[in-house]
Amino acid sequence: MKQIIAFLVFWISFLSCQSEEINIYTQHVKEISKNKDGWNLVWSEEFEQESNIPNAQSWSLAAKEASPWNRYMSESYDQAYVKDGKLYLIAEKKDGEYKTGGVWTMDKVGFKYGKLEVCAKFTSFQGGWAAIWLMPQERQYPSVNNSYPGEIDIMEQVSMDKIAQHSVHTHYTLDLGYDKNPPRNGYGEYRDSEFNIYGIEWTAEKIIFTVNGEETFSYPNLHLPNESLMQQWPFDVPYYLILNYSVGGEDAWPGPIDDRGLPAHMEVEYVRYYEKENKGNDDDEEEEPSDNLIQNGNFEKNFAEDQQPGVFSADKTDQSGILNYLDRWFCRPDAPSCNMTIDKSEGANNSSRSLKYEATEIMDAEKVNLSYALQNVMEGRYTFSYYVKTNQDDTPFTLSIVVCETEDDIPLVLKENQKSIIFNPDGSQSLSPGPTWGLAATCDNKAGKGWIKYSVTVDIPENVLIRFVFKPCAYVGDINTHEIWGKGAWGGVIYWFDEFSLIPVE
Ligand SMILES: [Ca+2]
Ligand SMILES: [Ca+2]
Repeated sequence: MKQIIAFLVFWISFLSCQSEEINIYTQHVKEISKNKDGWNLVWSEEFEQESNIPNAQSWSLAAKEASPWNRYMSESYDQAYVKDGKLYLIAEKKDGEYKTGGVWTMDKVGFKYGKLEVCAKFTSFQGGWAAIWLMPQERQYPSVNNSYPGEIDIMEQVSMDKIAQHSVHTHYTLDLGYDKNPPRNGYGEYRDSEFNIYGIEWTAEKIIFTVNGEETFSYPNLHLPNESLMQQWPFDVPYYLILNYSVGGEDAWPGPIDDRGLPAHMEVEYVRYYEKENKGNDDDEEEEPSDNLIQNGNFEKNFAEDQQPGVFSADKTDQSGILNYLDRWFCRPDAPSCNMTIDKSEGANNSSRSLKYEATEIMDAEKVNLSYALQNVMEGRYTFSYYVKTNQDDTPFTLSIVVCETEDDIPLVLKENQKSIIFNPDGSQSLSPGPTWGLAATCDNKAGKGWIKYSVTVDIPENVLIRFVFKPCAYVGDINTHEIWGKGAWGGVIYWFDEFSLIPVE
């Protein structure tokens, strides 16, 4: 017992002076203390260093440009330096000119998902603008009419508003103006003139904003069926971190600058980045969830001979022949030299295999069908998701989720006029009328040369068979009927798909 008490005393004395101790044991204590319930620290910047210049492996000076936040960037370490284990970002006026400090991890350190926390404190005054925020290293969606690439503002404090503002900015919120439902911003209280921890917990489903560990705002992935057009969730790519203390002006958010508040500054004690503890161990499970109704959806295993993807003529797959091609990726010879195979040198998320469709030329895109049919899908809400890329830029494609409600529908399932799930302008879902229409698209998307993940949440009605149909190079030509069109000929087309999953939503 005594030994244990002695040990505890020894331990406490270690903790109490850990900032001065530099030896392997205190280092170890510090590392352990930084792991949090369910989160492993994978990267951190403590600013514990001799040099006044932020570590160049992670940081550069933010560039001066014409935007309100960066027009006075000094691009000098005079306004962005390390001292006493902290980063200092200064806003001041020298020789009649504003000079503001900012650093970023652009092209050096990227963050995607996980928990990011920044411990900081700042002064505030009329016209001041402290910010901790993220921008994408590369955009998730190709630029459409200069669409906004995405932005996550972990914390912004402006002027005398003593609140930590949280925002997301996207094509959806900024260019299209959908910023109320869900709201694009929120805020949290912080302790004035003290260090506070500003953070996010970021997954493929939502971004939760926190102040001192308490949730203050969150923004969800809506899984819109026309996501490539709306670009509501450009948050599946790495983002870099920006730390800056800027000033406003008449035309900027913080308003006029009261020079009596200068010099102003933000101090950053640390930046810490965590990933979920079980990440890595459970990677296989994540890629191939046990409740995924798509078999071998990541293509990493070999298919049995009679399940191999391929091109099959209509007389085999049509009518009730479809029942011999269940749980199998196939297409018909609807384009010259078309092929559907497993590519063993290419896969999403650094995997090694994917499904590849290629054709020398697609003339009638609306007639080409890449199909996967399955039975025994219980009525209920599901998320269908997949990765896609092509050998061309900005290539449209459609997805239809065809539903056979009765046995009588099955022989007609490969016809071009079957019922499919469609989304109405208000976001509600219905079944297309079927035979009076052509095949209607459930989703209208775009692919490019990098992998993009799409997912859609649908309520699958009672059915005897479900069929997923992709049409490469096709798009929705009529937004009222969701009718699928193809425009002209596409030469040398290759599409890759990976990580299909159809999973019940709990
Ligand atoms: Ca520090
Ligand atoms: Ca794969």
